[in-house]
Amino acid sequence: MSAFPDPEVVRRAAAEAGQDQVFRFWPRLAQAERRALAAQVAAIDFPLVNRLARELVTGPAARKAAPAGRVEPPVVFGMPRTGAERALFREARDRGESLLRAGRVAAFLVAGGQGTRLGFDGPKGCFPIEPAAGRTLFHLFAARIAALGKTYRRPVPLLVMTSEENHDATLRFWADQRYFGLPPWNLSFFRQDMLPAVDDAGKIILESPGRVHTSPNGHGGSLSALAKSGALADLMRGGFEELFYFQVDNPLAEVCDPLFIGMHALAGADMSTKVVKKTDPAERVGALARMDTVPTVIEYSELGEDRSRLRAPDGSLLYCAGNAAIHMLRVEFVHRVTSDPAFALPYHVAKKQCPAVNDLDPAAPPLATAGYKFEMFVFDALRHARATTALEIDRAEEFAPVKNATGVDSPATARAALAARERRRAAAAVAAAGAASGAPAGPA
Ligand code: UD2
Repeated sequence: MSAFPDPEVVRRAAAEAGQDQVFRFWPRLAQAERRALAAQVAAIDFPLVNRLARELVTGPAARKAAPAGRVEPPVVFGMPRTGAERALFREARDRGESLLRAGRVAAFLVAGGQGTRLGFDGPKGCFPIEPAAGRTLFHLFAARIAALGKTYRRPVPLLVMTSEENHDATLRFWADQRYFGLPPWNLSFFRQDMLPAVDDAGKIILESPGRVHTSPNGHGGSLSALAKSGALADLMRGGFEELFYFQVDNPLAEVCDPLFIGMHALAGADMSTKVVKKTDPAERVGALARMDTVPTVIEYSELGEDRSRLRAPDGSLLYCAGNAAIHMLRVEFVHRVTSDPAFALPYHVAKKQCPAVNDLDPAAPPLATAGYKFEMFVFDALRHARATTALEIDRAEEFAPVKNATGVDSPATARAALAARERRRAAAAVAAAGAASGAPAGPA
């Protein structure tokens, strides 16, 4: 069997799907370009792309629908106030620590996104974020993983999801940095799937004469990527029970926080979520809520202005549980859903500027055109969980995402948050040392 797909077969499949415009420059492509294009197109799931285009772009129902169903605020564990709550938190932390000591927890870093808004040329994890030392996002997470290994005397494996766009650059970076001192056998890098973008008419966009414009299939693609890559099978063989899921853009993420691990385990949850209190109804984070009693995350664009401004009798925002994009996932849950042929996360559509070949001058740089990208969101798996739990975190300690080049959620705000946390921790360490030696705590 040839290693290359037969271009004729691929072209027929594209034609049958009404997508043969992707081959319109075929006569002028060199042999290598033809092979590359045929291979890329052979990997496209045409029935899926056409269905998404119909349902989300061209069809009559293709507008963003407001959430249908009875929406209510979620149940969230806040900071403990009573003795019973404090005891529960202690028990949870102990449980989390014993799972870490027993080597039952792995960390899962999701880093396949494009980081377009940040405007950084390279994988987002390579962005130098630390205020003084300038360590990168990847370096900070690796340091945390190393520290966990020391504290619990068991190495915590780190799984990193990349995408075709940044996989090679990510691997090169980690290798150049000598894996930040982590044992390479305890690291695993794998790609998520890509999907083509389509235009207003639902036609797949070519970014150059020999290349389809594709983008990663959303962080929801992480579940199937775990299964397809073999990482899930490795975890199960290794006796791992829990996955700590976090996204590359939050340098404050308290990776494998034992309290969260333990709350999730004590609740017997399949999937759990950390939330930050929204103070501004317009903040661009999803809101954890319940839809017809089922936990769900409603995107900021879908919550609606009226609902996002609703307040409880005490004046606080009713839908204030902002999704921090940090989850616990039971390994068995990921296995159950990904091995179920009927399981599918819904796709969401985003209208974005996409590079498109200039038909009048194909050799010229691509033009920017409006295109539609399809993405799955990992939090949509919540509705498949038999049990879930949610834990509120202190924003100043654990959440400062780097999304934009400037302004809110930018490197400047994340650096300020990192520096402030460092100062608080240093002061607490001084106070603790003072208390231990019997000296009075406080400024010298
Ligand atoms: C996300 C959430 C939002 C809130 C916020 C917190 C969505 C749609 N919204 O906003 O509810 O929780 O984060 O920070 O998720 N990624 C991949 N592959 C992909 C796409 C994204 O690995 O195909 C990674 C990406 O590298 C990044 C993270 O997921 O680390 C966030 O993705 P995003 O920037 O699309 O999410 P955002 O900012 O819309």
